[in-house]
Amino acid sequence: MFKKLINFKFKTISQTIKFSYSLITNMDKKFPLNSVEETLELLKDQKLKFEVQYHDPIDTIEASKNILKKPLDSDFQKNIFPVNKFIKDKKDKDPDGGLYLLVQDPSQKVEFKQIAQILKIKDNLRLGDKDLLYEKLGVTQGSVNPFALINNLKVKFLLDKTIYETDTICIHPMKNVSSLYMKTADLLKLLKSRGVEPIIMDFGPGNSTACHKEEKQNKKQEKPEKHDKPEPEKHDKPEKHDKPEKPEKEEINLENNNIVMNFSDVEKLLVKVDAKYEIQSHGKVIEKDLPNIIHPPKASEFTNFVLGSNKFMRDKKSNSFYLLLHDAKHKVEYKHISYLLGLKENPKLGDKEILKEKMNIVDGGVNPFALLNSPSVKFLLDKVILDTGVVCVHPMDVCSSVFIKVSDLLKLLKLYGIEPVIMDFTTKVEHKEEVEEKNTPDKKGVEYPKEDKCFAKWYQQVITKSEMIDYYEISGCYILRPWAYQMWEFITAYFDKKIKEDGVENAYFPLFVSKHALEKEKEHVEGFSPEVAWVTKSGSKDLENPIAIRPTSETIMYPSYANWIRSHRDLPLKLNQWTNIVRWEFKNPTPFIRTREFLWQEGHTAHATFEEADKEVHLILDFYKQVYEELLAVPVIQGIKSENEKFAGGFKTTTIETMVPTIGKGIQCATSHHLGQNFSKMFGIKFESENMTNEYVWQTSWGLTTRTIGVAVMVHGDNKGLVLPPRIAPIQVILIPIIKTEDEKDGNKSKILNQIFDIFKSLKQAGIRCKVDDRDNYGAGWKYNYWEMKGVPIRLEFGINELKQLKVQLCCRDNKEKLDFAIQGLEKNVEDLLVKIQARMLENAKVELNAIIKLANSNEELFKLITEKKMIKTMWCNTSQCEDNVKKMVKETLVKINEANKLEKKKQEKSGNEEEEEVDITEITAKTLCMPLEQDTIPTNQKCFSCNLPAKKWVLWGKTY
Ligand code: 87F
Repeated sequence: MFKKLINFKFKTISQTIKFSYSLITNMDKKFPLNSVEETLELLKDQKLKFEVQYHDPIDTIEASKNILKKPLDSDFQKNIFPVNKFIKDKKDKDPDGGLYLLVQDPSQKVEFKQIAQILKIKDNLRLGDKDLLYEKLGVTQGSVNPFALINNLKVKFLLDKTIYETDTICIHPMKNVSSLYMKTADLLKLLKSRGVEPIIMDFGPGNSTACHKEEKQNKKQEKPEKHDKPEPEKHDKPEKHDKPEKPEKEEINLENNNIVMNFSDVEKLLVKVDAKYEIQSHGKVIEKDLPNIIHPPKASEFTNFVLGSNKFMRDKKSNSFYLLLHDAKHKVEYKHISYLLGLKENPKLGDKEILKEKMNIVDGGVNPFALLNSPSVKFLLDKVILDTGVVCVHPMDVCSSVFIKVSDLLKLLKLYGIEPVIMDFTTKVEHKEEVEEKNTPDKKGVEYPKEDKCFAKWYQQVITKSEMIDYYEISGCYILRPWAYQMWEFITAYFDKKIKEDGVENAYFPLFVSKHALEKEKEHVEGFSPEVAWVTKSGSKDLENPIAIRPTSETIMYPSYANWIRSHRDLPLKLNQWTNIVRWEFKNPTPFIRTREFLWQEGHTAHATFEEADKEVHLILDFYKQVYEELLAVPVIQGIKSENEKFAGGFKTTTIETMVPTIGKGIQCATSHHLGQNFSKMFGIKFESENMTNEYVWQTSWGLTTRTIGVAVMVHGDNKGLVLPPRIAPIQVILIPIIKTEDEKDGNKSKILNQIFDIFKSLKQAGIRCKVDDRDNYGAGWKYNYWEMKGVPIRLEFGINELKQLKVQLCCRDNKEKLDFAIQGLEKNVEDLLVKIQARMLENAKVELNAIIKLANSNEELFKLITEKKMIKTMWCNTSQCEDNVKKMVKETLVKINEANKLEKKKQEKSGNEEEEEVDITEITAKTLCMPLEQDTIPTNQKCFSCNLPAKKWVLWGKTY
């Protein structure tokens, strides 16, 4: 009976043949534009400026981020790499009708329904398949690009307004083996010359409009702009909270909000990664019957396969979810999994509701493709499956099984950022005690040294193992555990006190900002707009007016300032708020340093005069320096940002900068802006002066974030973990009783403990933050390592010898120095030692920072010092043009060196030499950090170190975070 239900479908060789055939037909000049070269010729003909990079085929935006280098031409640096979609109206029977090419902002989710609404057509839009794509536009999948429109004027050009308004665009010119940067306006000019006109689509929250370019330009004049809102949906869909998190992927566009629902969705994705697979349909089967139901696969490459079994599990302790794909022939024990993963407890099967909610699958249908619906679920893969190379699993459908190459499956998952954890179940499980020992910090301390080449891993381990940070399922968001949060509390208390002394008052303004208010500051927000996060729904209903989550609060606070300030008597107005901020960063997140949500204070003051505002800006900058130097023991340099680097909304940006010596990267620690009257003019913040004239106020704004903590970790941490300056250490002294077996026998244990608790009390009374670690399930050695990893400044050891001599032994975390002190009068000695450690840490960090500041007198010297991880000081003309040129020079020289290195490496490979670690040159860029406030004199007639203009300022350069 089952046999009857089985049918086969092949997608292997036939696909390859079709593809090569299409390559051949491409050569017969059916289309005007067929290749990269022809496209570039066209641009050259029209004398349009562009920059091209060649690379291996890139299929996704994600991949492009890793492969593409920043363009050399500074004109192209603020660019966007759009998603290009070939769309077909499936109900349009005209072979040339209902065809569209959409060029879309990758950060926005656009549904076909929305496009149809905007175009005022029925929602029959689907992604056009690859054959139709080739037939109509002459390009293959992964290479959809706007130049292809020249090949078929019947395909309508839909252009996302965001792209239209972005200065520079990055495009695969007909093939995804190269990427081209050009001005968006130039692209449109070129297309127009070939008869292609865009329909501009406004997908912004709350807007669903389309217009042709000219209409749009006219519209720009109209004020206020009128938007055609989409009709609210009539049908009530079941409400779905917490949609599975999904990265945006170029051209992987599934129905149902990009959730992988069924095999048809899986198939689309498999085609996308060119996977080889074989599908067998059968009725609904329970897992144990599968071996009897599935047939040996037809294609020989699949005959040696592993029948997979899937488990969805949860580790309650860390609230982590796992999907294990293992060989169905072997019974896998939970203790084996917890052993291999180093979990404290065995994981449990995840429950059905969570399974459905997280991955959109029913019990019994767990399969690895469901991970695409929830990339935060960790993927565990049995090594046997990896070694065999082919696996058979359900493809989101319990009525069929798919045979697929493991490498193809992994390729697809990788596109979504999912990497497997390989589980070798042939490893023996050690006894529980041994496992526990293994996971204790002494055995599994920080495994990477604090060195440039593994700095990111070192940092990640330090902040997690010291219990500062835990990971969260939403990328770029982290949990601040008490150990880190307490540090933030010390910082906030310190700074809060300072600003209150200055007359600043705390207030709280709402988290949300309307589109209208946000756009009041359009000019300045524009560059930041991709980072603004929006709330677009309540429950399942679209909000009529979507609201943004504050990325900063100028537009939230200043309308009130305009209401509250009337006369010079209302000035100065100095408000501050302690809040969280959301900026949806797309660059690699780093806890504390670059996160999508962070904590900060933002101060906003209004003054009657320029000078008064300037004074405030510098006062706050001094407070910031004190936070870093006095609390965090991190030396900083105060300075002014260059024109290129300042906050565009203001008149002047002052900053404090430092450097992480291990990696030679400069880092901006906090900024204080003189806003001039820009915002007061925009928001109408006026006052009547003493002379009865109406004036605009002068404003400042300033912010300090949880980045402070990350900088301190990076500067002070060592191979053993955190090293905390005493003023921000949640525990300043950890008291560890040393109790040996004989102490227990001799009855000395209680004496030692009693005495150590007495010492604790006296230290506590003296205001020292301390704790006794009297846990009896860990030995003293283990505790030493644990508290070292957490960075506690002083360890106090107390055992029988100390008891006898009425003394204690102290060990300093920063320099490992050991000191003996009598119990009598200990508090004073500990207090002094803490002060000494604090000062010593700052002093050492200062010495290190000063040692890496080097002078350069030419581009060549600057370049050399950049590669040597230095902060570079030069005499400079202070022009944007020169800064751009220096940046360009650094990039170009690096590219050249990199090419030469590659050649050399190839030669060495031939001669059998060992491979060297490759340097990621895309990481390296130089920019100005600041022009220090403390300026040495510049000799008269001195030229800029880089160009021929007169030198005006000393400036610092460096690689940056
Ligand atoms: C991200 C999205 C939207 C930075 C953004 O530095 C807007 C912005 O205006 C934005 N990222 N900025 C500049 C913030 C300026 C200023 N605001 C008050 C500060 C300190 C605190």
